[in-house]
This record gives sequence, structure tokens and C-alpha cells, in this order.
Amino acid sequence: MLWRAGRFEFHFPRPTLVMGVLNVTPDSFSDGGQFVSLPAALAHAQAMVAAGADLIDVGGESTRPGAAMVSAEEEIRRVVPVITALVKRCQVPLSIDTQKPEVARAALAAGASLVNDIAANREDVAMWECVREFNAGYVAMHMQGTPQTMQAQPSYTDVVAEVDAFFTDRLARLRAAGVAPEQVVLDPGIGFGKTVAHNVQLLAALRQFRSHGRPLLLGVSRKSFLGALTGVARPEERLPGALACAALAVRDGVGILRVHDVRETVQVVRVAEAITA
Ligand code: 8Y4
Repeated sequence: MLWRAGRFEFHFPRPTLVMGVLNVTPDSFSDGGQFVSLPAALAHAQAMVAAGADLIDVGGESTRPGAAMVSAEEEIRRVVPVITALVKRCQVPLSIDTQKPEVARAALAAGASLVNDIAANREDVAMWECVREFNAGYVAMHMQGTPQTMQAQPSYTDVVAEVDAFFTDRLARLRAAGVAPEQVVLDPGIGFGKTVAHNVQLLAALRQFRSHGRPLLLGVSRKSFLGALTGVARPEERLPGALACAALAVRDGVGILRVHDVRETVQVVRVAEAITA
């Protein structure tokens, strides 16, 4: 199975890819005020690559439940300088985490290789045209609702069947929009319009999603369902639960793990791969 993301090509099966999260929001890498410190963001990205990250996901908008929206202009101001600097300094593909086609376009023009679209639930042809024009990779993530509303009342008849149908539908729509399946990665969107029980059902059903013939991406790092399952309130203390998910995801054939804690995840992944038949 081939995945193309701009000038990069990955052939699966292959060792699990680890995608490091780089949040370039003022609350993550503040310059002391309301702006992002470029040197601090670059240092963190380079530390993640040194720790074994295979990709870096750059995001300029907080997608936590209920987070405030930022304008496309502000998002571009945050992410483009980071991408421009990172393309020169590191070899790994850069992902732009955005819901906005204008931001995706600016990031791809600056050298990003794929778009991580948490709003793949919306029928945004402008986003898909941009992915097609740049021959970029594309992460199609499932979400019920929007980040502002998604945790209000998540509701499914059968969450696994609905996410599976979403993947089928998105692959068809993307193809119709000129985006080849070879560009696409599928993601069940853990925590995006899901209760703890929904998240657990999806994690237990990961193997089933391989039937689409596309790599799967999974993001569980620090998420609140881990807190609910363990009683750990602080997100930064939820790493052990995330590592349990990482080991199981490797066994289930997940291709890409989106994580904050790259060094620890890479260790778990290497061990889980050695054991996985
Ligand atoms: C503490 C820290 C609590 C972080 C919650 C969070 C995914 C994603 C996110 C994912 C893909 C997050 C941008 C949510 N999660 N993209 N993005 N898949 N493709 N929350 O699972 O980290 S942000």
C-alpha cells in the first residue's frame, strides 16, 4: 500500500510512523506576550525529530472542546514562518493541522506536504482542490459536530459502523474531487464528538478500518477519555494510558500515531512491532 504526501512516499506495511504535535498557539510557545516564539517552536520540532518523529503536525488553532476560533490571517501568521523555517532545517514531512483551505494553501505553498483536516466531516471542496493542486497528503478525520459543539451530546446508533461509512463516503468524494486514494489517510477522530464508550468501541475496532486499504492514523495523546478511564485529571500525566493505546494500535496495524510524547512513544512502538507477528 502506497501513501503519497507531496514529494514523500511511504510504503505500508512499514514501521509505524510517529507524528509529533507542534502547537504554534500563543499558549504553547509564547514569546512572553500574545505571539508565538519562533525559536521556541523550532527547537521543539527539532527535538521531536531527534527523538524519532517521522512527521511533524503544525497547528495554529486550538481544537480543544469549546476553544475560540481564530481568523485565517492569524493562523497563517502563526504557522507559515514555522513551516518555512522547518522545511529548510529538517527532512521529515510537515503536516498542516487546519480546517481552513486558505491556511492549508499558504502552508503547502511554504513547503508542507500534507493536510491534517479535522473538519473532513464538512464537504469542503475548496480544501480538497487545494490538496489536489499540491498533490499533498490528506488526513480525513471523523468528527461529529464542530469543536465548539461536539462534546455536547455525542450520539450514534453504531459508532463503528458510522465511522466506517464515513471513510467509504470520504474516499469516494475525495476521488470525485481529484484527490487519489493514494494521498489519503483515515482517522477515526478519537475524542471528536464521542463519549468515553464511543472512543473505547472505536479503539477496539481499529482492525476493521483496515478494509479501506488506506493507512490509519490515530491520535489519543493526553485526551480526556484517558483521564476518564484512569482518574488522572492532568493531561500531561496521562502518558501511560496513551502508551497502552499505542502498543495495541501497533498490533492492530495502525500506520501513524499522532503524539505529544515522541521519545516514549517510539520506544513502545519498537517493542510492540518486535512482538507483532
Ligand atoms: C489535552 C491535550 C487534551 C490535547 C486534549 C487534547 C487529533 C488531531 C487533534 C486526532 C488528527 C488534542 C489536531 C486534540 N487530535 N488530528 N488533532 N487526529 N488527525 N486534544 O486524533 O490533542 S487535537
